[in-house]
Amino acid sequence: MERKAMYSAVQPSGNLTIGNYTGAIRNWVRMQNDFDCFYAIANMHAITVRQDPAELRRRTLELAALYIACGLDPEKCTLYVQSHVPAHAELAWVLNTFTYVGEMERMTQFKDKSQKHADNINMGLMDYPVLMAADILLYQADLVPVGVDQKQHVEITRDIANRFNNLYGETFRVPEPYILKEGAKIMSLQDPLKKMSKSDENPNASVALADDRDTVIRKFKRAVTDSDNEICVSDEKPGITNLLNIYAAFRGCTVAEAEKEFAGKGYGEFKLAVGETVADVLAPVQQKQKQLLAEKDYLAGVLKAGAERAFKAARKTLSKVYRKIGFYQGE
Ligand code: ATP
Ligand code: LTN
Repeated sequence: MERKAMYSAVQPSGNLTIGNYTGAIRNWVRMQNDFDCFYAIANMHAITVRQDPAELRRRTLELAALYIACGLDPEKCTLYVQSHVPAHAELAWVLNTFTYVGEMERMTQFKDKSQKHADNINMGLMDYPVLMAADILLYQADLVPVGVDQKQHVEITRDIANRFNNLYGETFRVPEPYILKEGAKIMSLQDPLKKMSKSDENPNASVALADDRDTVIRKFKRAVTDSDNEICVSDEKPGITNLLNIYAAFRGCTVAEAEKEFAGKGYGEFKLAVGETVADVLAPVQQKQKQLLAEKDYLAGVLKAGAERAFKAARKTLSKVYRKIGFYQGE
């Protein structure tokens, strides 16, 4: 039987946070034995917000090292840089003609980022979901493991795929988001009603995967919580709920188990336990990433082999699309 395919990506646009880990990368690792997995470094998406060129290049390699350090095995899955496979831009152009401006204007991320970068509301920022649809559809992905914030983009991908299939016959597999409950939406430590994001200006709001042990523990100690002293999940206690979620995701238990473990304990003890648990998971990842970054040739080789595999898979879909829409491709 044909194996199901999985596709996802992260942008090399800043220091990755524990949200990127629990919402995305951690879940990718779990699937690599059972699926045909393609995981990209989305540098073409990253430039929708202005990037420093040298930093973008450095972050691209750091992210490749991080993927492997988190447990992705380049022998089992295809790891590559999005811009190394021209089919992404090519399919995005075609899909643009099957996507309406109004749909893009309604996207939550576009509205958020337009507010944040009011001086640079470029076409790429608006077109971001179409490029993402091209990513996913090129590899005929069945599942897309992402955090909650990306669900809307997977839904528009489904709409675009169905629209095309209805006009031209079965061409794209229609993907589903794959979102695990624990860790799918980690909130800011300073404002637990806001998503933790790698582009937050307040360094205490997010925990970076690169933060050292003392920094991690200090940030959790300072996390905003309410004034009573009960450790339980509740809409009235978004700070504590978020910490319980983080603890469960990093400990590998359910939130209910975490609640039970800390019942009757004080906030100080709880926050320290969350910090230590997260730091324990991050330490070996950081060490492995550092080691890999010292082996630039190895990383370059992984990305080259990945791009070749991705290129072949992507080309097959693109060629099918070109045939269906009537692009002459020679005899
Ligand atoms: P930016 O703030 O620069 O837009 P980001 O932190 O939101 O970046 P992305 O590169 O957009 O990160 O997201 C990479 C992956 O991590 C996506 O699957 C996204 O859903 C997931 N993710 C991002 N933030 C969180 C979060 N706070 N909780 C859970 N998952 C998250
Ligand atoms: N937009 C995503 C990154 C991304 C992605 C993808 C995720 C680019 N292409 C394809 C899943 C599938 C984000 O996380 N901000």
